[in-house]
Amino acid sequence: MDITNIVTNETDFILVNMQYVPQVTMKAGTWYRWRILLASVSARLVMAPEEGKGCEVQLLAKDGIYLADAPRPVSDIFLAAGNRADVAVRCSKVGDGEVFMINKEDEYNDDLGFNEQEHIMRLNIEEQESNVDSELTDFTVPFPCYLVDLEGVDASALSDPLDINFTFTPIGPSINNVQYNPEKYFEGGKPVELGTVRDVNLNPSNQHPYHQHVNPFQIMVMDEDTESVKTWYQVGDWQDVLQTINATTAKVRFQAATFNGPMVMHCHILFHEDLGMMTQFNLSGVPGTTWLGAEKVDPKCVPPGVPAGPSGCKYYDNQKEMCKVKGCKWNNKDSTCHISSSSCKYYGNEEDCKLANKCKWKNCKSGKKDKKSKNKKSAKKENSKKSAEKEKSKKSAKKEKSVYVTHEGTCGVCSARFGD
Ligand SMILES: [Cu+2]
Repeated sequence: MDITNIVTNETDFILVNMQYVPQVTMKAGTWYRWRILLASVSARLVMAPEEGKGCEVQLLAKDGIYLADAPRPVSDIFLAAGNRADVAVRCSKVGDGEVFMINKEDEYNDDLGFNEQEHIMRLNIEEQESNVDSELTDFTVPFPCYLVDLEGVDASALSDPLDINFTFTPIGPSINNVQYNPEKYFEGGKPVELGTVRDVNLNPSNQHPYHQHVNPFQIMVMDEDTESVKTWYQVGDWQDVLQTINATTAKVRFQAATFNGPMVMHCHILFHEDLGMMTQFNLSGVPGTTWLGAEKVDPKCVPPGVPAGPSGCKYYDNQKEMCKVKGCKWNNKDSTCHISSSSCKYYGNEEDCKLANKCKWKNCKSGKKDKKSKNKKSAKKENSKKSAEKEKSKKSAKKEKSVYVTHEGTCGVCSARFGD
């Protein structure tokens, strides 16, 4: 990112990595991954590349959680105070190659964003003779069991919903007309038992972004009316901060999992929260308890403490049924669970292959014995060359850029409050 020395008389503006309208140089036809945090204490941001300038944006993850079906082409990027997003951006060179990321708050007309600033950053698209990246391919990642899809949970399996109304009482901002008191729980301490699934009915108000700690939530209902908004906020998406745009109904769902004790939730506008628009759910039960339905929804979900991927098989020693469900190979003789030889090919180098439970290097190489690699030394050499090449191509295919958007204040302070 180039250093800029632009002087502005504006008092309400956005800095990107502590710079005002910085210039970012991008190679035409190359995908860049932007990891964005809106480190704002109150204002939201809607931004997009200028239309007709050859840029495309695809959403990968929100608030650190991948979409179930990624990537998703989007037109506008919506961020409430504290939201994070991972997006892939690719531009082709059109005209002089100058494209602004523009502030689109005006289109959503709510005076909740940075109203005076037109441009957020400038993209300088450089011509590139070759190496145009291909289209992104669809992917899905293994989800931990606390993030299985809750859309299909039967109503009878849901515990009492929690109703949240952000209110302004005569004494100040509050939730359900009660101001925050660190000594008190929500609704008199009514327990939210670990291992249950809960709906939270939100009184949709675009004035108050809903944020909860510990357990992220999944959008269940959000009746927005604009195509760009509906594309960004879809039923089933996971987030931990949610600000509606025009919705009149909104509902989110979460698993009360693993951690007991007070679970704070509040309006993510700092000035509202600090004046009392905050409360805490009473998560009760034995620590470590998770929802038993998770593995029925997704038998391949990853339980707490288990590494994702084939190497997790050894976790299921002495658990014959689970071993099979997870696609691993069961050994009757000693009741151990191993990676199946077909999964061994997941490991591209000899060292990782050997670390996996009972994988043989020949199986890691797609199960085919490589006659040329009889000599161990040469096999190793060849392999390290291969993985270096793989790494190199990976790096050139996706160049990472980190973008942190700050608002009034220093990034250090804002980052330190990330997730609060
Ligand atoms: Cu608020």
